[in-house]
Amino acid sequence: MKTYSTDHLRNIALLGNSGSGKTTLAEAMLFNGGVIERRGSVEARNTVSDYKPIEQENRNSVFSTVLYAEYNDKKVNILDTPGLDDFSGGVISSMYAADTVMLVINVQNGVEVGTEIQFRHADKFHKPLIIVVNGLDHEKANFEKTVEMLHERFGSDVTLAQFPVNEGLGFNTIIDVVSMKMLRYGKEGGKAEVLDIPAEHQPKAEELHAALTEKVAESDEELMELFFANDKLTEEEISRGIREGLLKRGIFPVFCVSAKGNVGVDRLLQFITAAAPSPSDMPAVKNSKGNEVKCDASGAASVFVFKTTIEEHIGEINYFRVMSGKINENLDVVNTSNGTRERLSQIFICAGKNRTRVPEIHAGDVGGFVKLKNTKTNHTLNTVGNDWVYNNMQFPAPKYRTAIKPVNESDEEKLGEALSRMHQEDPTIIVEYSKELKQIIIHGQGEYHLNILKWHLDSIFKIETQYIAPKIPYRETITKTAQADYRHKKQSGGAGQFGEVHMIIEPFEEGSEAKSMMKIAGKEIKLANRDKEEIDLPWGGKLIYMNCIVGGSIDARFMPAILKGIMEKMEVGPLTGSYARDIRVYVYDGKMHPVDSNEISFRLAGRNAFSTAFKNAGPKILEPVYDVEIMVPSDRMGDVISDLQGRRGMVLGMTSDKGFEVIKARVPLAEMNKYSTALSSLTGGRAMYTMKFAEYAQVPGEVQDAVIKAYEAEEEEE
Ligand SMILES: Nc1nc2c(ncn2[C@@H]2O[C@H](COP(=O)(O)OP(=O)(O)O)[C@@H](O)[C@H]2O)c(=O)[nH]1
Ligand SMILES: [Mg+2]
Repeated sequence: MKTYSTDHLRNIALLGNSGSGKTTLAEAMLFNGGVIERRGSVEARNTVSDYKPIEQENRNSVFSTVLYAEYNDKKVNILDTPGLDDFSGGVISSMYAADTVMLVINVQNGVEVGTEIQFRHADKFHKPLIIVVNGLDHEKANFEKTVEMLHERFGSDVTLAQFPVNEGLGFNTIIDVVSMKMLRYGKEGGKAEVLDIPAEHQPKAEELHAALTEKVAESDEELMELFFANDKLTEEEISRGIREGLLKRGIFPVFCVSAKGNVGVDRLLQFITAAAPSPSDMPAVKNSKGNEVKCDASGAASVFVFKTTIEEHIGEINYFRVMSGKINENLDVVNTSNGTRERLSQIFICAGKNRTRVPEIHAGDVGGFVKLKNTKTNHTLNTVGNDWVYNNMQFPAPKYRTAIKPVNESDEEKLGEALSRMHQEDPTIIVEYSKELKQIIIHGQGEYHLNILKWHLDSIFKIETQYIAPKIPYRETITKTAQADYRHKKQSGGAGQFGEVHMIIEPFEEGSEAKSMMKIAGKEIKLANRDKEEIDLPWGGKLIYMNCIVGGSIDARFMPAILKGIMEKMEVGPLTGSYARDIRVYVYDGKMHPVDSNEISFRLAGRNAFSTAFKNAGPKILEPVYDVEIMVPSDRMGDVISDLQGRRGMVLGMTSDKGFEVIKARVPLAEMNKYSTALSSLTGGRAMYTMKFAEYAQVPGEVQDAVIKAYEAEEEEE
């Protein structure tokens, strides 16, 4: 294996809807790129990319895989990603390793919801984008329709570089309007026979060539001048222009392939190696100190780990991109993310589980480390003296939750370890040990995502587990003012205890002023607000503690003890034992005893006074409500909206966008259980959604009754 210099590298991420043929295309690229001698298939469960047991079992990608091909004296690193939105973690991490996105389209279906989502990922990361229309050998292939949809969805920057001559069964011929040649493939695909364009296709080819040339000229002033002077551009100039256009995201060139038939793939590789940007063409990355790190082999050695996997017999493999400089075996580096030292004892380049050891690799290249001690995903490795890091990768917020427990209690520790390993491999699996709910809550991207997690726990870690309904983190608050006194007194034998507290509580709203007088049961109570403590509660919301004591009826030194007592009750609301929030407490009077008063007495008096007042203040249950955004094909919008209404959802807005609707709604978390599954069955898997915590809101009366009943039943059981 030779060492490739930065400008001889291309880093490509394959994105696209599930089933568009990414894994099959990667396999063909590896074959044409000399890495494998035989092409495997998804059906035969023997592709290089889908090598993990679950991927072979399901015949579908679950993790992103690092692969490469060698072509035209260049190394093309390929990141094959899973298409299902449940596994978008692999897509996101690939964005940190790749320079260019290849968006794969299944020509039977054109632009699918998944295509749209993947396009958005590329857009968000501002990645150059090449569109690959795949499956042209399929009897239901419809290139025209696909191109129409591409223009409609992604605009006029979508520009044909090719068109198929004979789409459908037997597809083997493409006209390439970059080189203005016809490419014909033999039975096994592979290398094309390059022919002149026949007269019947000449007009269309010329028209598309002109459109491409014009688009390319737009991206570069010099090319524009050449174009005006000569009325045409050479193939080399067009390639250069496409590279400029890709970098500015001013052109999305479209290519034609049959990944399965290995038709068009050699030309695609040729195009990538000739026209796609190399890492040195890409903009510099900003590090934590705000300095730009240019992808340049002459810079200081620096590496970012974008993915960690755990492989049988080997253990942890850390996949990285060399951000600058060169790294070689036995280089001593510092993990600047945690301050430990590491020695890079072995460096590999990887094609799935096939690894080739290399002595050195350069800026822009992608590889894998084994046997590092303290390094994992998101970490930066630098040469000594460079103490900055790269920003952490930003993964999508979770949108599906469940509680988990081991069938055998003795497996608890083992389960904890397994979950933390799975989180390592897939950072979109988030494990929360909720003290409040007394459950282990797993957050993920969808039901399927968490089913796959369970499969790993069962089959790989051999831990029997059970998913159970996750509890809802309710909150309690009050809706009106209430007053209570409490005297704590104990005088039987030994030292006595005495403390008396008078308080008023009222609902707290952000920005509201404390009162200086209140009328309780016809009696006016003056509130001399001497001191105020505003407490940000660890579970959200606030407690405002007002010291309104006059005339020394309670010593200042007892005030913290009273607050302590109140806080104890804030942790177990009277209705369901949930955390309480958003209450203002005025302690305005009380009594002390010269000998018997102490902290514990006032803590108990405070606690009991607060408890009584809380019960009389119209306590209400609050529930977490989420902002939900759903993208759905227009013809299913009605169903999705009425389903949302059935979930106590409030639709806040709808915007329609060329065949799709984006619905914004607020929905209680309690009603979002298994939403991804419900939405999928409502829309035939054609919708996507995100959710984000919005606020705590009061639950309706009948829901409150049901929640309280359920809580009481549970208490009895215990
Ligand atoms: N007819 C046809 N089928 C294809 C082609 N490419 C992939 N497939 C099939 O489409 C299915 C999904 O392919 P896969 O590579 O797993 O898609 P991915 O989910 O995008 O990785 C498999 O059954 C493939 O054999 C193609 O060019 N033509
Ligand atoms: Mg795949």
